[in-house]
Amino acid sequence: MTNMRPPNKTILLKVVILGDGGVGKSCLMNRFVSNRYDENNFHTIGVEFMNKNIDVDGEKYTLQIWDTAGQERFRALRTPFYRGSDVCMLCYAVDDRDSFRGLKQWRSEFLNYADVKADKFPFIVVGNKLDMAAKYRQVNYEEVEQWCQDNGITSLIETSSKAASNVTDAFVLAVRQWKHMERVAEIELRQQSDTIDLTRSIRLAQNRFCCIGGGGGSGGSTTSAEAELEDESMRSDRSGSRPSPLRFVKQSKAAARQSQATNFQL
Ligand SMILES: Nc1nc2c(ncn2[C@@H]2O[C@H](COP(=O)(O)OP(=O)(O)O)[C@@H](O)[C@H]2O)c(=O)[nH]1
Ligand SMILES: [Mg+2]
Repeated sequence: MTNMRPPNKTILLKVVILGDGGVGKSCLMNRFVSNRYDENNFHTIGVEFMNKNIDVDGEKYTLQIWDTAGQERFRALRTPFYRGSDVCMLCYAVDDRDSFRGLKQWRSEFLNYADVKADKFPFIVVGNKLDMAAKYRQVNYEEVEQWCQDNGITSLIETSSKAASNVTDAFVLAVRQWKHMERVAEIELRQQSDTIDLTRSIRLAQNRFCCIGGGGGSGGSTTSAEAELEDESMRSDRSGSRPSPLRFVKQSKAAARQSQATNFQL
């Protein structure tokens, strides 16, 4: 089953940016949307979301980016902010250990109020303020990577809104993560409908085959849809297509360690 969406149709995605106050969420959004950096940006309370068009892997997207507009201090975001989200960006600042610790709470708050399943929803973790001198760094990439693995998150990137490093990449990664999850969901749906369409005798034959084969495939955390997607991505790797999200993370890691080169693209 291919995507039912007509070609060239713009896909609207609601992206929510969460994290402790001061990590640079508003600056990140402004850098991405307007390519501007304003130290006093946080005073602009009241903006709910900003739109930005972006092309990712040949598809057109409008990202509707929701910023907490300062309410995170009062912990009063709740349902309307989260409802209908397509992607959740969990932000911390690399020079602020507490903000990294806060990710756990933001993630569970989001899962609660957005009412989505953790393993089916695209999260991306963003470590902002990459421009800070090494002596100020309080959070290492490796420990965040570990936290992400423990929580089933495959997209992690470090950014600097100030130096305009990796900002567009972070949103591209978010879109790719969304796309990955959508494909997993599509495959699951296809597998479900395959099951419904099968005749009883074919199903029995399959069961017998499973038993003979030793029931392999159980016990792992990868669903059959994800396994199928992995097969697909391996096939596309061979043909030189875009990398899977996991591999993109590894590339981002290298990129994040690199210089603070401006990579914002208008
Ligand atoms: N050094 C540095 N400071 C930043 C960066 N992004 C934001 N800031 C500063 O962090 C403070 C909080 O930023 P803001 O976007 O308002 O954070 P928010 O509360 O998460 O929305 C501001 O003083 C910004 O100037 C960054 O990439 N590097
Ligand atoms: Mg803000």
